[in-house]
Amino acid sequence: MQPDFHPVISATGLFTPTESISNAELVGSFNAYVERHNAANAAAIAAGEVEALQPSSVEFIEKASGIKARYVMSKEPVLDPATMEPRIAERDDDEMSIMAEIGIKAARQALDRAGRDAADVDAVLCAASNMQRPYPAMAIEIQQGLGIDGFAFDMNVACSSATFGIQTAADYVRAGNARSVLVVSPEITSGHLNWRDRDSHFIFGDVATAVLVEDSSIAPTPHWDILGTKLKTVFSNNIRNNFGFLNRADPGSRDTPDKLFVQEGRKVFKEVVPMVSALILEEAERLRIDPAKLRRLWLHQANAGMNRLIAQRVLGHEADEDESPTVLDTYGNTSSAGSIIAFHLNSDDLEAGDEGLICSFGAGYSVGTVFVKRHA
Ligand code: CO8
Repeated sequence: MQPDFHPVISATGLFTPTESISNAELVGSFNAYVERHNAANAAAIAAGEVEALQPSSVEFIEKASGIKARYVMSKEPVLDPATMEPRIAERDDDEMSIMAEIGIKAARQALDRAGRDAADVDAVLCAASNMQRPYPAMAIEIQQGLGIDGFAFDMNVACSSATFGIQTAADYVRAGNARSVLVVSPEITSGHLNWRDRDSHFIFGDVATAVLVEDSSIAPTPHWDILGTKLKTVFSNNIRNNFGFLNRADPGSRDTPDKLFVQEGRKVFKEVVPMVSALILEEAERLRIDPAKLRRLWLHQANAGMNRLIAQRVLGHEADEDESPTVLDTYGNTSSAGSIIAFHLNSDDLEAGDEGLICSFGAGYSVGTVFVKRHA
């Protein structure tokens, strides 16, 4: 008979870039770009042939999103009004690539916190919203960098990549195909954000997270029992990036903004909030968990208002920072890493028996829930 396996979260890890951009710095650079553009096109603007660009504002950004700053891998070129994109030097094929490098930093921290030797890990999933190349998989480079003997592959479900990765890892553990799986999410979102787009230039930041999912029989104490996971996707064009191998357009070109992140932010807000709340409540009912008693929600970090509404629908009252912590203010939206950062930074104080929810949502649309319980 097949033995019973119980997937748990043994530990998490976080890599934070050293450089951060404040809203004031970001808006200063954006508005310098706007002034230059409008001055250079003054005649065409006056003739009604070109539309004048509008300035950005610190107050709008903070009020609309809750974001005050974001970390980035390459600050200076992003803030240079003549560049406005990260410049990360290409590396030789025999050098470690940047996504693998930051993913390994987060993974090592998760392994250290679990007291786990990398050699005892069976699999690595690199789960992120963009890979810097199609192949060989980033995950295999991370696997090699850590010295793991097993298998690895990449997966992309945009902002939900990490929670989809956790369910995939948990399923490997349940099936007996692996006992220890690393889910690594290096998110260099600054490379696929259009820093010249007033509607979205403030949203994203760079980071890497790692989650070690293991069978309870080998997990350290304390750890987090995975009570249940649920995933859902519904196709939508409201968050989209058309960059791909079939087009070779310069992704930074102003003529091809669709080759970078684009969204209908209002529609996303309106459509995703009910979808996420409904999935959480249905799954809580299936697991016989009273959502009002969840000790903490570690929600995807896209927008403070969205999180307020979702938390209210789930808990039945307005959540405070202790019940639904925010990292948006300092990290911005870090795509799939957001809910994992919130969990990593705000979970050590929970007590044995406390139940909580890690939840992501975003492009696809995609939603992923991971209900967890603190185990002594
Ligand atoms: N400064 C000043 N004013 C501005 C600015 C600005 N920067 N931007 C817009 N405005 C103005 C607009 O012009 C508009 O003016 P008017 O009323 O005169 O037309 C007014 O402010 C209101 O604009 P919006 O309706 O756009 O503002 P909202 O209040 O809706 O806020 C948000 C915009 C913050 C984008 C909000 O809609 C939001 O957060 N929506 C949800 C977004 C979301 O969750 N997206 C998920 C994407 S993440 C994901 O899935 C991962 C994808 C992969 C990663 C990609 C990495 C790059």
